[in-house]
Amino acid sequence: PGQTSIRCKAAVAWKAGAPLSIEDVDVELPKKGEVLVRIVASGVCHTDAFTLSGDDPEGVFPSILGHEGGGIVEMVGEGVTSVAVGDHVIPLYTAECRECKFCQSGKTNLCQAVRETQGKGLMPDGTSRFSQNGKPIYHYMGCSTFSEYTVLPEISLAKVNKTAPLEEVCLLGCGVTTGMGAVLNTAKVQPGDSVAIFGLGGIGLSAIIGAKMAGAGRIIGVDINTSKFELAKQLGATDTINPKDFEQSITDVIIDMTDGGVDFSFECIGNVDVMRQALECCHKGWGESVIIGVAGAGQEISTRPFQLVTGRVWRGTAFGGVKGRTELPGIVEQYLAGDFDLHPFITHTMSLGQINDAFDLMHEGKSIRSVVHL
Ligand code: NAD
Ligand code: AHE
Ligand code: ZN
Repeated sequence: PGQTSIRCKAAVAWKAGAPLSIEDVDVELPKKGEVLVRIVASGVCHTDAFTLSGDDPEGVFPSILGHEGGGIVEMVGEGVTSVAVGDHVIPLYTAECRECKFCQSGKTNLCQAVRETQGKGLMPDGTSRFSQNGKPIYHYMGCSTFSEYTVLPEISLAKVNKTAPLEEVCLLGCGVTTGMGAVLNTAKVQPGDSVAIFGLGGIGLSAIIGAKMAGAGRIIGVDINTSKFELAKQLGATDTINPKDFEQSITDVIIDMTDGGVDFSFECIGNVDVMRQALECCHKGWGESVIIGVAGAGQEISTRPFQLVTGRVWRGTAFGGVKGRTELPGIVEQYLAGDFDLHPFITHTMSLGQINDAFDLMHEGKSIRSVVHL
């Protein structure tokens, strides 16, 4: 009674480019419409590394990164009705209020209810729940899952089946849902379609799963790290190619392999030059390229407008087009039913104290996903 905050361990990003530091932080108890969540596990996504690098225009420091988590509701603030203490939840960096123009449009999953404050590292009331010695520490992507406890708006939580292991389904908080959703929701790949997937990390491999589920014919995986090829094939890639093995451009290689280009391509790297290649290897007249990768501040894409005039389509996707509160519980059920596997993605597990190893493994190309157990 009278308590206004709790103290816990969190990995703090003090500044761009520096390793995370494990700290005792104070977490204010949830206010109206907010929820305190005990994070059980969190995957480490390339976007966490991207923001830590300093390339993210929205990156603010000091902050608590992490956006691919699973946890248990510890306490609810005033007026919270959709989750209760003890519920298992997946934090959503794409909220779902069901009331804003975006939610009501039926055309997008990009709810904007809390997006502005979220992008500034703050809760919807414009303040942070994290601090140390009275000095605020910023939230990240509305999630901050690299903390034993975090606070989120109620509309940023998907309540999921309690029997699902949180140290596995945390990956549905970003990577796996994004890749699968990009193929199934955004592109809507049809049986027999040919697909090229650039970048075979957590996102690209999930896109392969999506392509396989959609019944795609040819599934061409592209990466410069050939150690990714074995799992790509296991998950359903029919071809795996390394651009470094060819004198021709990879665009021409894929066009030759597919009698004029693929029906769909997916950029899962964040490299603007590869984004161009991914567009230009699409079939004239109808090929569609979906950008998933996140590129750094100041970077821009380019192509000849003729590429679009002649029927290729360029589009992008966030969180695989998935509306988190409505659709993520069902995706967890699909996982429990055995429709897809998450185990191959979890190449490493570690404690919060070892979290910097997860970033090293990612940069060395040795991991698909590291899952941090909190
Ligand atoms: P990752 O580091 O696990 O995988 C990236 C892969 O790309 C690696 O296998 C790497 O070898 C490969 N690669 C790098 N340069 C390449 C090149 N020139 N040609 C071919 N392959 C190359 O990263 P990830 O976690 O899978 O994330 C991939 C991208 O997706 C990142 O940019 C991330 O920020 C972004 N992302 C976007 C969303 C979204 O909602 N749009 C969600 C999650 C991640
Ligand atoms: N903050 C960056 C953009 C980062 C970005 O594109 N994020 C993706 C999710 S990446 C998950 O790993 C996303 O959902 N974007 C939509 C949104 O609303 O942020 C920048 O360039 O400012
Ligand atoms: Zn992510």
